[in-house]
Amino acid sequence: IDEDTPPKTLSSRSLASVAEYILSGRAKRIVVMTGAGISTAAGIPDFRSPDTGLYANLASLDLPEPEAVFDLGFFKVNPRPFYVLAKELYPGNYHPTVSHVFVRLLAEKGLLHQLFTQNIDCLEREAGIPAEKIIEAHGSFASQRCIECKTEFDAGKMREFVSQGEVPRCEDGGCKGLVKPDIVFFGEQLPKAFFDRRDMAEEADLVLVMGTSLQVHPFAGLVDLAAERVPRVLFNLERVGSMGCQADDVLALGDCDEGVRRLADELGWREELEEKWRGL
Ligand code: CNA
Repeated sequence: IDEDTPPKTLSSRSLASVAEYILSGRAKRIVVMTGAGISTAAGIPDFRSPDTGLYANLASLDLPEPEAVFDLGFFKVNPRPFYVLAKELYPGNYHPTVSHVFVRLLAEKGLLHQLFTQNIDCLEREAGIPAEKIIEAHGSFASQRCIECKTEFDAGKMREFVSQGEVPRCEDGGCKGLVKPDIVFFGEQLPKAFFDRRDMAEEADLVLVMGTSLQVHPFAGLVDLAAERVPRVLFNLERVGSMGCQADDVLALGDCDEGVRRLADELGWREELEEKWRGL
């Protein structure tokens, strides 16, 4: 399928017809999937963009390979690089983007079925998207526990340790195990909520994919769960995964805030979007 293949559900493969589809009331269960690209405008680097990505900037941390920073085996031996990164990414340092606020707008209009995010920055919550609509598929900095005895660690103390660049250790019964935020490291199972709610991606009548390279599984597989006639829109700098391969796929290539603003224009929601974003 190429970009000229005629669509089955939309009237054309464009943001204008995606807007028409939403306004006609046929999209009532919108599923949104997001990744690091929706937070780069907030100042948080993504992983894989050449030069500016986190992996490109981790050289100074003396890692065997950049991915080691999220590897449990490596963390047990040397947790410092992770805590250097944690200080950088910690919630409270950044402001949600227009793309985050667009998802909130969908929720407020009763159109958001579920948001699946790979991000660990908590900007979805800060944008005001209702908690029950968010699945943090790779966990987040919102809670933390000892990797040995699994006892939760106090959030206030955690913030102090992170801001001072220190590694917290379990204080429960002298365990002294390393404390790690509930972020999913390589090789760790995704949260139960991801598997419990994965079916919601099958129920979608519109799928919006924003700022992800679709390289991490099982998350990436979500885009292929909706029925084939369901329109899918990609807001990303580059074409990724299977996006573009179905007749009702729309590619909005470029900066995702820009793409989202164009869709908001088509929907007549632009002013509302900017106002909510400024009001945060
Ligand atoms: P990734 O693999 O780094 O891919 C990011 C994608 O976004 C790439 O395809 C980029 O081209 C694209 N992109 C970057 N900036 C923009 C922009 N302004 N507009 C549109 N597209 C853009 O990141 P993924 O999320 O796909 O990878 C999954 C990892 C990254 C997850 O496990 C996350 O936890 C992890 N991560 C999260 C954060 C965060 O929480 N903000 C930051 C960095 C990495």
